[in-house]
Amino acid sequence: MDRRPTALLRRARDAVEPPARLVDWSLFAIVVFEAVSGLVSFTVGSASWWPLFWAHRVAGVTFVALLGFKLARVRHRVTDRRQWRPSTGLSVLTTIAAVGALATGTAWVFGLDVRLSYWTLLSVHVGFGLVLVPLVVAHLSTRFRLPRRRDFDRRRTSLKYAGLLVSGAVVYRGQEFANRVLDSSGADRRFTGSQPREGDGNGAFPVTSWVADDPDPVDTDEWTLDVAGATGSDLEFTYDGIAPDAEREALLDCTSGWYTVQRWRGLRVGDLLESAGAAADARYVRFVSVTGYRWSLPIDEARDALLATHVDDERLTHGHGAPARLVAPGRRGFQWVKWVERIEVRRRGDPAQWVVTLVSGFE
Ligand SMILES: Nc1nc2c(c(=O)[nH]1)N[C@H]1C(S)=C(S)[C@@H](COP(=O)(O)O)O[C@H]1N2
Ligand SMILES: [Mo]
Repeated sequence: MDRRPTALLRRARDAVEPPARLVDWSLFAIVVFEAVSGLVSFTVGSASWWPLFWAHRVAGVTFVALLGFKLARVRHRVTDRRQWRPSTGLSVLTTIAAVGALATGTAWVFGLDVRLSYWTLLSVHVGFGLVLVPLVVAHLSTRFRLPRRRDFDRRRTSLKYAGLLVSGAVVYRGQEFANRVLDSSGADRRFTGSQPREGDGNGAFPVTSWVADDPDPVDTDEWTLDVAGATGSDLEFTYDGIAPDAEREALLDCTSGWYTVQRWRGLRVGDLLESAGAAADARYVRFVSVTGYRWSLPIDEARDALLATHVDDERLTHGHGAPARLVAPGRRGFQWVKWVERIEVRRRGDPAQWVVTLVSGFE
């Protein structure tokens, strides 16, 4: 038996590495899974969804191993000039995007937070992930080969995959442990991956707009708040006509990767709905910003939400949504509509909101 280290290493690799074509297809499957789970993870704010976040991370770790197998196998196509083909550039780009997504994801997990202008490392991770999907599809179509049953022994291959996933989970657990031991800033991430912003009031957390919303400051003397739609009577309030005396603590968790816990003060939406006389068959409440940005909450949830004018007893600053912004506990930050001027009681949901929040700031 050959006992040289390289030979031992090769045997160890053979024991865990799945067949080449399966590696390729699993890389593709993981990229799609990561894109979908990553996007869905942005829309949920309640901790009962933690398995989704966990699966995203474990799949990411597994991807590292599979990508390692793949790169070891195809490296020569890039390092050997004679093997260059028109598609080689695409392969290199795909590799860069994959490594970029993995590196930024991993660094984020360890609490590293370098900012590229207003981009957090997490948003760069999302950027790499989103370009990776079309790149992988294009890359796969340049050398399309389906895996064939006879290429592999099913039992052995399933065991290898199980091994890879279990190792992925163990590595991820190890990372959590390491973060705790090192007491790094990766240790106090929420289940969503967001890192804390400490302190109270306007200055304690960043001003964030989702895509392009950047209105001029809203003049409180001219601002009115309309409550309309499926109501007994439509209401219109002025800034001086409201008494913001409802208070609650709530956690704002932005998809760009930070969260803050603040004491918010304002109007309880349930009181507004009661004053307006919401119709018995009303099911949603839509919050509309001066920019057109909007989000709807199921009516029972909306009753419990706050239309905040203050944070930690300071009037909201313009950046944080003055005169009034939605505080929607348990929802991700992008749903906390700023600069609200209209509350609509509705019988239906509003699927178009998904698009509107992306484009509202563009003229
Ligand atoms: N009208 C409007 N409301 C908005 C946004 C926006 O772009 N426009 N951004 C949302 C996002 S992505 C987040 S995380 C929070 C951020 O609130 P902050 O700027 O007070 O931190 O506001 C939300 N409300
Ligand atoms: Mo956000």
